[in-house]
Amino acid sequence: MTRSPSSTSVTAATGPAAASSEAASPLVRVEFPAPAPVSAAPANDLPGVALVTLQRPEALNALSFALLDELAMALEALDGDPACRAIVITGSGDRAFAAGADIRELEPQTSATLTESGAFGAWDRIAKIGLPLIAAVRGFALGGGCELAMACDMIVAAEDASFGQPEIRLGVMPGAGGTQRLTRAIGKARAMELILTGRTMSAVEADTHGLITRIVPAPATVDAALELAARIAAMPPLAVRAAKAAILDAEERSLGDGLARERVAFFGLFDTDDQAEGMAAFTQKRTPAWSGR
Ligand code: CO8
Repeated sequence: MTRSPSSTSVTAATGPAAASSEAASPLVRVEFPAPAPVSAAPANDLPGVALVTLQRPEALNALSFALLDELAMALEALDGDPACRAIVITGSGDRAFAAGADIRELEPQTSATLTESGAFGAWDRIAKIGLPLIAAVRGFALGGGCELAMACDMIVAAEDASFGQPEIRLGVMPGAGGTQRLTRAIGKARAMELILTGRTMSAVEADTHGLITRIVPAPATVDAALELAARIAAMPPLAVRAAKAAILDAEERSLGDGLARERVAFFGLFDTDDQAEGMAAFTQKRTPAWSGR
């Protein structure tokens, strides 16, 4: 049930035409359209779904600055491609989604070099992606790896996945959203314990506390995430983007402000062809055909 290593490789390039070119860099692989799940007919690539793979298996997919920059660039390119409707991010190999930021690269840094380099800008770019992002997590999602999974909109986790923010054991603390997103996801008391001790939690514990969308058998992780992405890709794209933005707003705003903005977004969708089509299809008892307008 492992995916073929010979699958088409592109970097920060999108569209079926681009999918035939070889990767200019090995750190991030983009497959768009994503290959069909192993259980499906091999010819049936998933329309509208992209699979993005972090490619540093020898370092458990540690997030070097160059990898993060490539990842942000690849996601932005997919986000700007009207043919792309949902993105799955995973790690290469079966040991890790990502075991954190690259500690060897972080070791010589100072407060000044981190500030001046602007290297953390990639995290802000990833947070601005409008398409739904699904993390398919096998093995370790630690430190920046856990933060990257949490920066995605949904997490499909293998039974052998583990999540944690072990930065405290390196003399630092989470720096790419861990204190904020983990606290919002699992609550203050649990986030405190995990972040202040550096303990990792199992997929079952992460599921119990609401960090992840679902647990699946390890070999089926990417396929389960792709199938979820394909179901979202079949939905009206303007409504999907508007709903994602409104849900993320719930973490940014007061309830009153969020409700007001939700109403504006909801009303706005009534000026789209997809709303007319979706409601006409319901009353005419047929399947809607989304135009994305
Ligand atoms: N950085 C660099 N290399 C790594 C990392 C990492 N985070 N994790 C693993 N590796 C490398 C190892 O050095 C090793 O390489 P080599 O074979 O050349 O020695 C290889 O991957 C395999 O790792 P191990 O031999 O250690 O494998 P084990 O199965 O024994 O252990 C662990 C697996 C438990 C995951 C272990 O590798 C580990 O503890 N890794 C570090 C986890 C960690 O502390 N992560 C947090 C890093 S700090 C961070 O993420 C801060 C985020 C801030 C924002 C992001 C800014 C970019």
